[in-house]
Amino acid sequence: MFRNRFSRLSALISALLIVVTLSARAQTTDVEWFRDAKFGMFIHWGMSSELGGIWDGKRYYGITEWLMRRGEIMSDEYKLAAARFNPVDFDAKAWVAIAKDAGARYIVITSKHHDGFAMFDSAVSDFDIVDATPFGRDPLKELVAAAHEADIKIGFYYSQYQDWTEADAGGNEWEFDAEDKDFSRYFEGKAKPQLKELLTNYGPIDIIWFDTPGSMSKDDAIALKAWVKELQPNCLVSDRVGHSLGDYKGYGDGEIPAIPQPGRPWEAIFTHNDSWGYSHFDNNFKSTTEVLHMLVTIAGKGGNLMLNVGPDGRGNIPPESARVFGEVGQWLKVNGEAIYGTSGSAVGAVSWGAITQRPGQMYLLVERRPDDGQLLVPGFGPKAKRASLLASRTDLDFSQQGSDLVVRLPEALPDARVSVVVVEYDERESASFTSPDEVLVSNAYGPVILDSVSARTSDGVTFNRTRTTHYFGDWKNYQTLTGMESPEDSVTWNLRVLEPGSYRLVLNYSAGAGQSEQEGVLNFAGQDYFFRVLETGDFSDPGGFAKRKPIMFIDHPVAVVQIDEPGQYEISLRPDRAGENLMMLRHVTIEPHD
Ligand code: FHN
Repeated sequence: MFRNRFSRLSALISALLIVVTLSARAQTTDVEWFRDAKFGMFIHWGMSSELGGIWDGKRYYGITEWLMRRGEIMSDEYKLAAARFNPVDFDAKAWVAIAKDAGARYIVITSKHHDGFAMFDSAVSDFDIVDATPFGRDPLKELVAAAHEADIKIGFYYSQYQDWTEADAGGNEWEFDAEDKDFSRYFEGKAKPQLKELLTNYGPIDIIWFDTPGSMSKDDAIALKAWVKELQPNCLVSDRVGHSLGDYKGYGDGEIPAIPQPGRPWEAIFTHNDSWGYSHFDNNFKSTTEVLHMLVTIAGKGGNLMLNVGPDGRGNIPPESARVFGEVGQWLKVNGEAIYGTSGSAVGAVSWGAITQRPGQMYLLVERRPDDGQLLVPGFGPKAKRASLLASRTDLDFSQQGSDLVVRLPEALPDARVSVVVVEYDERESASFTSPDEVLVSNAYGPVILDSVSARTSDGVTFNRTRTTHYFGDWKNYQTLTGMESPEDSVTWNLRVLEPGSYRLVLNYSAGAGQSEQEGVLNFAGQDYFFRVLETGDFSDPGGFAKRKPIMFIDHPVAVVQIDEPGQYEISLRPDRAGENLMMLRHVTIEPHD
């Protein structure tokens, strides 16, 4: 009897649990705001910003928020340095204004990075900005309030696995023996309680940006994500919760996917210089033109750019970051229609810039005006109704032949960095775009890059996402081709040459000692051009190029070719004889040779 009642009760509880789980699942978080946002501001800020990459007078080049780990600093000693962090210049409203004026639609700020220091008032640990510094204020409270007031989305970065001041967490093996660690003690005792503070004491939070999940299992990640949603159903969770379980896809630091990625919303993450946290000696800031190039390239592939700034220990966003963000904002004020809420190009890549679209409108983001002013969009199926400059709504002449649309640009464009042309068409014809697999080449385009992604490769050749870091953690990503070991292993591009003329063919590659002395063959329009591979730097491990060393790529001019007729051509590369992998090829440039 008791057994029966007990099993009925447990059946009831299980049924209830199923209902609760199902309704929680049905309640999917709204990611559409994120898909449409396109531009976010990342902020890495913590007590390590005060240190700025220097410990005991020694400069640690690379990402400065890793100073504690790189210097293998003991946690007690590191914690004492918090007393030096007093960001009296911090002004939440001013930061939000910089983000807002930049056209960023969301902000994500570090609430606790790997060093374990909480940038908020935490009852869970005294190693936080209120208890451990003279500052005594909770900047996250102020920032969230300012963001809510300005109607900009706000998220918290939280390092869920690494915490170098905690004996049981991941990351600090110079002080705490890995064998003695009890990860769940840290996770249940600090990470979750702090996350609960963040998700219950600050009002609506739009993103929890997890990072470096380490050895956390898939079940851990599923449970963590579900638990965040229990506390705030509308809060998005970044992909680095682990096991690709985020509400949106994330790429590696400083990485842009090779080809357009429709479907799941995604984000590319870059920092404005080379460090995420403030550095006393990293001034390698990207220019406004470079940031705009990233923004339009990423939007053209359907994603968001989240660009990081590293405020200093007094609470100032580096003036160069503020300036560039401001200029990006000025550009977005004029051209935002071509970015926000758009999807990536339906006709693939173009040599003169990038393309975004929304139903009924295609945006041509012109980074380089063709010298003859003829802007060709191949694969344009619908009948174009109107072409105009977005900045002034000035009408532009255009013509269509087959699936080619040609827009005639004025002599002077509104913005030398990126100008936008809007092409209107009947949205019911949206399905008639095609994506030709030819690279457009013309003297009027200047140098055109044939990248590794758009190459056709034979079986032995592999496409790689090659990455390296120069100092430490400042990742550089390259898309490369390797595996050309015999004359059968080739890479080929289809070209559509628009103008007769003389062109120089330049290979961009890296090659170690094993590669040099080998001969390669570049074939253009049926004609072979031989060359010997030049050594640019050693392979230090047999499996690939060394990490934490620059990979040196050379521009090696191989041939000058004369093209008498516009039309379709093929260019291919192969080894002359069987041997080692010929090279690590990044791209081929075809440049006008006047
Ligand atoms: O280790 C961190 C790093 O410090 C920084 O926070 C970046 C930002 O994406 N995430 C990790 C490395 O990928």
